[in-house]
Amino acid sequence: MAQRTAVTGSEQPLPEVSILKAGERVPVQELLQGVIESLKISGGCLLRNFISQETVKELNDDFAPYFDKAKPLKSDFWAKETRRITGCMGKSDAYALKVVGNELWQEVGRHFLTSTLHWWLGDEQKYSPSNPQLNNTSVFKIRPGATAQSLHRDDIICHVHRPAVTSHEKGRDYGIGLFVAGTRSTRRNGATRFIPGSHLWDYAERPREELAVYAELEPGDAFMMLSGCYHAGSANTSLDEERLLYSTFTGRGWCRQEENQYLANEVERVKRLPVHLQKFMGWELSLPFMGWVGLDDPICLLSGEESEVGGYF
Ligand SMILES: O=C(O)CCC(=O)C(=O)O
Ligand SMILES: [Fe+2]
Repeated sequence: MAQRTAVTGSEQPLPEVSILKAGERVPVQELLQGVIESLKISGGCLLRNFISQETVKELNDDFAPYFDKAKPLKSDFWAKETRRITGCMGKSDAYALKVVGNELWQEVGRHFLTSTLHWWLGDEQKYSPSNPQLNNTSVFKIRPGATAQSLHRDDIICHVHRPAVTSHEKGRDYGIGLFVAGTRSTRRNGATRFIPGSHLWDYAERPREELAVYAELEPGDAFMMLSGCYHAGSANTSLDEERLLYSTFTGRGWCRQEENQYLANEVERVKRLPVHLQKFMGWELSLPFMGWVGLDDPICLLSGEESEVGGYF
């Protein structure tokens, strides 16, 4: 159930961030409205036990061999103690099915990021919904000694600029992040910090560190966040704790993907996934006609079957 903000950090009154008890067996409908409300009000929501401990182990085991070979990253945006694995849909079925495919996460994305368009084709009125799609996948391990990232918004990649609003308006968002903890994520070992309510600010306003709070997680917990919220990874000041986080973002169906899913994953691996996840990865038309291949729905390339859509061309 919702509690008062238990994220820690700021001395100042901030919009409430809900902390909900989730669990793989808790019905989605019991949680959905609470998550949506928390995201609208504060831009973030914490979910305890989002995935089970068995799933955490499965995920950690799946990615361990990739971390063994991982190298430091080239950009200063990530501390040199950071290792990141990308292209995760083709690397772990547990990640694809139980993190990205999590029904609550999918519903939250559909709520905030489905676009609808009514338009005219001559005298005919048309209706085109565009579903959200996967924007990026990465698993990162941040070792002791890592310095803090600077506060930023992740929707900068879409060149978004928004005016201030007093309450959330549907259509404002370009993405939603899901951070699932593979290890404990604490203020000491560098937990994600964010500014509740900053998704409603004028985008010309700079972030203020003194307003940031920390999303502390136990393994299996998750933090969802609108990508218009100021946030960052913090310094890992522990002596011996690695922070491992499964990070996934969803975005608008008509926007270019941050991580190019068609090139980041082996097609043979993608073919093994359920059709709804293939579509979510971008093998789907964004209606009315974005993303076609040979004037057809790209899902045909995976299924080898004729498309049902075709008509708009
Ligand atoms: O390290 C984190 O918790 C967040 C990382 C992040 O915001 C980013 O890499 O864009
Ligand atoms: Fe970020």
